[in-house]
Amino acid sequence: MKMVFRWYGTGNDTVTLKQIKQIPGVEGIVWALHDMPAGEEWPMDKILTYKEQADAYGLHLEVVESVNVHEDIKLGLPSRDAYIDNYKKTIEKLATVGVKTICYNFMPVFDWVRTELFKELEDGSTALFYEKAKVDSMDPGELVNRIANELDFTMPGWEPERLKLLAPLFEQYKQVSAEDLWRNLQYFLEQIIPTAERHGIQMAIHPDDPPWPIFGLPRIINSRESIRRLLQLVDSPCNGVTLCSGSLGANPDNDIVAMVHEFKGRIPFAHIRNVRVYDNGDFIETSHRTSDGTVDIAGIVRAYHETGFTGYARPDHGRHIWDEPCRPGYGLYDRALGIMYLWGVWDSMRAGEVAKRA
Ligand code: CS2
Ligand code: MN
Repeated sequence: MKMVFRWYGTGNDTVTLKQIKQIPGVEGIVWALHDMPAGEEWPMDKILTYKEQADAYGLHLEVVESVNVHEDIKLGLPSRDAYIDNYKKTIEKLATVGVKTICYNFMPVFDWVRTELFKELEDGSTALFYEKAKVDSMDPGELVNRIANELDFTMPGWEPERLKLLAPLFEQYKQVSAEDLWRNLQYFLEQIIPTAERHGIQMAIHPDDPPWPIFGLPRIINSRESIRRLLQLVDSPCNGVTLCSGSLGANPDNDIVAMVHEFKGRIPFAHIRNVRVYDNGDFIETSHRTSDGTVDIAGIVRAYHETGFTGYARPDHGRHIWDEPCRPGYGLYDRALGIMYLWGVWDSMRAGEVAKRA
């Protein structure tokens, strides 16, 4: 398990590379050019800026999250080919600075969706919260405005230029069924996976968050069966999954331990975080500790150890604790605590093996 940490870049993150370097066992950053609109080819000079900065702290750049997929690709419009060409060129460029894994998602219109960014937990910390009844009854435009008002930063997937186009986009998606979305994903993968193979890059799709359709939009990567189907669309080790325990875990029917075993070799990137799921379908993000949420984080880490996982892992989101001013979900403190929990479980497995051999 190679531990990495998401970093949004200078001036766009409250956490510094110096701080990241001091978290035990973190060897690289998870990065992206967050100001690049989806569909555009990433410029080499900007890529190299990240390389210089990471090099200065001895951190690697092997994981990119995300290279966003243009909506025309998801919609299957004729204009998609030009955007797919740009995507391939970006893959080629990223390979030159040592990138090994690219995380992306195929969610129509929205990336992750929550109804509150700073919901208070019993201990006074705050975390991202999803109130099911609200999403089920709310107009998407209203939700977006509310969330945008709570934010000091631009969140990936919520970029202003994307949100301006909300109404026409919804109109276009009326014609797109879940099966259409699968076909459009297959078309995309058939185009880009050969490029990824040539450049030694593993593509890793992020599951839908939350793992069910919202606002009448189709969402297809949300369960064990759907990941199985995804991996067969193009049967290559370079067509993989970012197994996000928090996204999938919002549906308690998802057995993530079983997925770690079944999808062994096709998980280049693990997102490890916990959520507490309520009976009414609401969920809140919690600390990484198994007993704090609904997801068996210790069991998941054990499964990674048992399957000889050598991919990248990051703590994904954390709570906001100790009055840290930070991006929602992306503070230093709780994610660093999460990493130490993950290492604790991981190292105890190693110790167990040594004891067995003796
Ligand atoms: C995050 C996502 O919600 C999550 O679990 O990890 O925002 C993720 O960064 C994107 O969906 C990746 O494209
Ligand atoms: Mn995730």
